[in-house]
Amino acid sequence: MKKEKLQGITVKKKDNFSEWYTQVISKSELADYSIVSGCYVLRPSSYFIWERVRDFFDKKIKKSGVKNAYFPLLIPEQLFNKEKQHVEGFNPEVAWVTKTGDTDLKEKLAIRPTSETIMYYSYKKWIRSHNDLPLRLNQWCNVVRWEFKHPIPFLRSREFLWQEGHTAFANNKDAEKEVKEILSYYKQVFEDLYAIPVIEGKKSEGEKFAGADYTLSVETFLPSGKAIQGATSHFLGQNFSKAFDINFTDKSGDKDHVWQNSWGLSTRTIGIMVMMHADDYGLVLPPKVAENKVVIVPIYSKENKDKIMKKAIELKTKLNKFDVLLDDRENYSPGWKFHEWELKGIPVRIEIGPKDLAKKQVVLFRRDNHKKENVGFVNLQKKVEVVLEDIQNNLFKKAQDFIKKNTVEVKTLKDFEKATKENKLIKTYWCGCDEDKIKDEYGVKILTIPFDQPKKKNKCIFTGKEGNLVYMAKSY
Ligand code: 87F
Repeated sequence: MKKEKLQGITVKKKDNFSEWYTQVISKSELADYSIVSGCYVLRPSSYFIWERVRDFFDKKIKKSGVKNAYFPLLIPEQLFNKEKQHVEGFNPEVAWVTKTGDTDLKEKLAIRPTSETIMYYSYKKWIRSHNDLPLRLNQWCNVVRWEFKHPIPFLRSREFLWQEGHTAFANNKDAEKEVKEILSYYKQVFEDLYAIPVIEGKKSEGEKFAGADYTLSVETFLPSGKAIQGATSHFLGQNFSKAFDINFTDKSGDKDHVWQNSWGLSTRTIGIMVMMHADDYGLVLPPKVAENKVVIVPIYSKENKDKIMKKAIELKTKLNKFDVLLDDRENYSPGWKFHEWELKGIPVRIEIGPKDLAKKQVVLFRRDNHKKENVGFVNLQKKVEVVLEDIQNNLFKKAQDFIKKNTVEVKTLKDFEKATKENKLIKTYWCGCDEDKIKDEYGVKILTIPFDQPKKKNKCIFTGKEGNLVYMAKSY
């Protein structure tokens, strides 16, 4: 029997959030540090989550008509510099390949930080007439951005996995319809899979992607008191098509530049999920992204082992559709196993010992609220199904309540300042005035101008002019 105690989480989420987060992701074996600073290993349990998200989103976009493709990792310098405006500001983050062996390359090659330039080089060749449109491609790949701010696993890493969709249309109407449709899929990834409520809206001028006419995003607010952008969908207008001269002949024989969108969702989402749901005991997985939704832990002694194991195996078969784990390891105590699976966030644990067997029941433990109840063998399958659904809903509701409790609507500068100091999600009114000044003075930025606006405009708290409802907060 293992005698040493399982190394659980040693700090509380509310006491030291960043240390808590680091411990959760490493002790639950989601990710590990690598030898390269700012680059992490996605271990099987986080890679599984990514695969789940990928399958979900991939189905949605394919059904909508998008096709997957793959473009080169390396981008020649001349191509990279074609749309100056879009790389400006990002330049320090671009990593370059300059040598092979001991020989300098004639032209250095950027390791893609995003693929606009390499993809639009092909789009220019492929698009000739309105018959070639829409062109809607997506790629699942890795990107490298040499961040200098201190790295955070999943949230800010120098290499990450994502999907980037790049589409071209004959008119702005179709493009703008798609840019919203994709945003609604992102919302579904967060709300339906990760059980995380998000706010849909448009970015301010200062926060939008410089190459876009406008940027839409989904945003959420985390227990660290900071907000985070979950995913973005950009309406690029004709900015790139003009820079790359991607043009087509329309039905009446006239030439026009295409209308474009780009949109992306990354492994950052996994970090957001951990920060939102995990607790002082470790990871908490929403059932929809959990590889194993149930773990069975048998409790036996030498005398009754065979009987208990026989039943445990029978239960595993009965609950097969929940991808059940049966923890039959010999040299670990039941208590040790309980802690380990709690640390790893498995939504439901089923305990079965001699007393339970005699009563034809099991003990069912829920990871989300730590409640235990006895469930008879005959009802088990149905019960597990109901409980898993309830856990999924409960996590969403808990996150929703947390966000609600930490949101304040402010109408004066004094209340605004107070709310910034208290790390709140601030709902207020803003006319479009100096964003940099707001950031410098209060340390918060405009997260989004939500789609959901009140009927009547209100006074901007900074200028008194007419303004839109906006959300502001400190952010990642
Ligand atoms: C870093 C280095 C070079 C972000 C960068 O959001 C360029 C960039 O263009 C860069 N970091 N961006 C913006 C990416 C825009 C856009 N690309 C496609 C997305 C979604 C997917």
